[in-house]
Amino acid sequence: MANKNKTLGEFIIENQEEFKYSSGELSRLINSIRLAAKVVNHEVNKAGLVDILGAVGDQNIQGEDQQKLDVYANEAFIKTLTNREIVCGIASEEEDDFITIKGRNEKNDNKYVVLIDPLDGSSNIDVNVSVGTIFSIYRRITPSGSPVTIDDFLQPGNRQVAAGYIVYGTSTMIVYTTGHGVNGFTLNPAIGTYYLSHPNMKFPKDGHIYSVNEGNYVHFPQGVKDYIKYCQKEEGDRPYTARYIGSMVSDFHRNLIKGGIYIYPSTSKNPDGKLRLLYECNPMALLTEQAGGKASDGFNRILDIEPTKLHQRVPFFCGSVNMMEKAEEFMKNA
Ligand code: AHM
Ligand code: MG
Repeated sequence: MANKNKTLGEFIIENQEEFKYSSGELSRLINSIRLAAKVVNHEVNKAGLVDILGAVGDQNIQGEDQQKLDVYANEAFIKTLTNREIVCGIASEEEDDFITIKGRNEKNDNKYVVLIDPLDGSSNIDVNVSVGTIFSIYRRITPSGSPVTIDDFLQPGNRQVAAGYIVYGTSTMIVYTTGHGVNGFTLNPAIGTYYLSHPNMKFPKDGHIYSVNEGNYVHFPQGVKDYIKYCQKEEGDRPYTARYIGSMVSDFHRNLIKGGIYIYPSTSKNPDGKLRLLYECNPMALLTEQAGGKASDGFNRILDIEPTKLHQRVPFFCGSVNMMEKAEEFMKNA
């Protein structure tokens, strides 16, 4: 087995020439994310000890203030990416505005912008349920030598050069794509090394799992209501199984491995849905397509949406092709 015992570090080096811009910077960038993910993982794993080590707002044993984990994760990723001088700008779900990074000698000549949701599903932390980090990487479009502008961040998802997530679950994994398929790496916490555990991940074409917050059923559009009824009907290989963790990264990860569909639709209360186009939907949509699945807002491809603002929200449907096509058919005909 060629992949046996291959580490993420080895994989990055071996695949460097495949990257569209092979100056090594994108590899270094993925490396930084790998590092920050280890730091965050360490902290997330301690979350259950909060009553012993001190609650949020208390001081820890070193006399430092305890932080909320989402704030901690946000700072860990921003610090790591800033210090590496590869990135010219960062936008985070946790920050109102984007951050400009001038880089070496303040020359503004770094190439990449990173958009990140540092700790997605963070309400699950308190109950010891998996959470995740989602990241999205673009090449800047404004000329090198000047500070980044909003235009560098408001690029459609089809221009992403890489995207991925980290799931802090029973094991911690990084799953990412640079546009050449999707690969998953599992952290061996004993030695702090990620191993290639899931090479060339593919969504099964058919699936039997639907993931949607059915508590909001009355607020859903008719197409989603009809699709849910279809999933529940006893016919052929149905009814399907309902699974909803409330942590998109974990729900997505399970569906990617087992086959399924994830839906966070518009609701009568929130016509644009809940999830953020730039920090959540675009990176997950790129992963979905690279894994042979489909991602849309129920009608149109997510990756073709022209963003207009940093924290834009969008209804989100993604998963196994055949399930997606069925759901979209219900949306169209409703
Ligand atoms: P967050 O970025 O505030 O954590 O919200 C995103 C999360 C997703 O991970 C999850 O699928 C969804 O919100 C759950 O929302 P709800 O509780 O409304 O079903
Ligand atoms: Mg989020």
